[in-house]
Amino acid sequence: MRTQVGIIGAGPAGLLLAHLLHRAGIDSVILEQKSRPYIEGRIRAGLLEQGSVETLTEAGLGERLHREGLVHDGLELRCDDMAERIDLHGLTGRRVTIYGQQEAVKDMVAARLATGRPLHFEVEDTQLHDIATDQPRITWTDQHGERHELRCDVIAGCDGFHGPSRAAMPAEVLRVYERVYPFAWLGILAEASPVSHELIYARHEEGFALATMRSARLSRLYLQCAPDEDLNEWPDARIWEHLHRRLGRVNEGPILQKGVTAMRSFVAEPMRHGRLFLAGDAAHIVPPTGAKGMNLAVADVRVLAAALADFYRGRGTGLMDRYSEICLRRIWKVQRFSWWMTAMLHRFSAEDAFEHRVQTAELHYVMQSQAMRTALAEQYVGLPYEV
Ligand code: FAS
Ligand code: PHB
Repeated sequence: MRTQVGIIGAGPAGLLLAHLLHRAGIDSVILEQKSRPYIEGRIRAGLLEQGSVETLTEAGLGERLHREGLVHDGLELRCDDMAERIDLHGLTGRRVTIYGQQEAVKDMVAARLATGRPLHFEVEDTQLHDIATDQPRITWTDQHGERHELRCDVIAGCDGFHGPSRAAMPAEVLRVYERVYPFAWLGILAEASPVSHELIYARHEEGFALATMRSARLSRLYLQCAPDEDLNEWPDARIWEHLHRRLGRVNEGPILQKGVTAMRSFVAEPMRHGRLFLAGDAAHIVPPTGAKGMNLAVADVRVLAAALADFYRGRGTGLMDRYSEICLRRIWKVQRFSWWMTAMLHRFSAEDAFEHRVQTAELHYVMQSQAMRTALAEQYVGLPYEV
């Protein structure tokens, strides 16, 4: 089997890349280890920067997003008994949109299938070969146990944090930067109307909590918990009790899904080796406090799609050669923002009283300073794209 671009992973990065390449007349094959229902049911991110919304809209993927997405002009910060609204639109002229990642995945899977181009689900034992040559290959086993080989010009490693692409980079080439946080998020999806029409980020003595949503009848709520939290220790009543304590009253309802998300900051450099290009979580992970994970994947893919379009249109490899440098400039600014939001809003070790007071003072300063509110707002709505 042969194509121009072999894409490993059908998450937001892989699906959007395939779509942008198809619109540029570039052929690709997507290989995904999970089933279609699995990836379309995976509850993850929920907040899109204005740039992500514009990217999906310009690519013809915005119809349901504009119909069902919830556009937000602001968010609320809370610190114990203080509250301050951050007027995102007033401060930056830009907005954010709540639209579940799984909804965007459904839209992009449907668009991919409508092209008739290959999207293979439930593949196993995906392996990358000859990535340092101009004829890289991918091999895999299909659902029937048959082995396949895909020859291509370029491999896009869009296979997330645990995929094989980053691992295919030579160890002597790869530099990894990581910080693992001493806490996690316990997240629920509940059939309950959101307590506010905008997001609430709360720093509380007992820990962080976030009230967000998916629709007028679906609340998405998170609370800080231990990194090794056992969900069996968290019956619904205990979850609601902690959310009420940290967020003030919230509306209760049947909990449809609950899970624990680990918190880490992670960057792998470079994001390219030979004809292998990493995009999205395969190259970086941010703590979800800044709502940046999926948005960073979109930003990487914009650059990669433009670089491959240049390559196939005979405009040379300049953008391909600068891919990693361009993406990393944004990635490290977003890593810093996500780390800053996480450090300011979460309770770290209970023993360090100095750190606790400095963090509280920082959050109070942000809530009371127009300059700091503007700095938070312009990063939250999304920094300008280079490409
Ligand atoms: P993804 O991980 O989404 O997609 C990678 C794909 O590759 C997956 O479908 C996987 O099955 C596939 N794959 C892996 N190995 C493979 C192999 N060997 N062969 C073939 N396919 C393979 N971000 C936020 O902004 N807010 C949040 O609240 C938030 N919550 C999250 C909760 C969890 C549990 C996780 C894991 C992440 C969360 N994120 C959140 C981050 C998340 O949204 C990612 O940033 C986003 O999914 C990145 O998209 P991709 O890079 O496409 O990676
Ligand atoms: C979400 O809606 O899932 C969400 C929103 C903002 C965040 C994290 C998650 O910072």
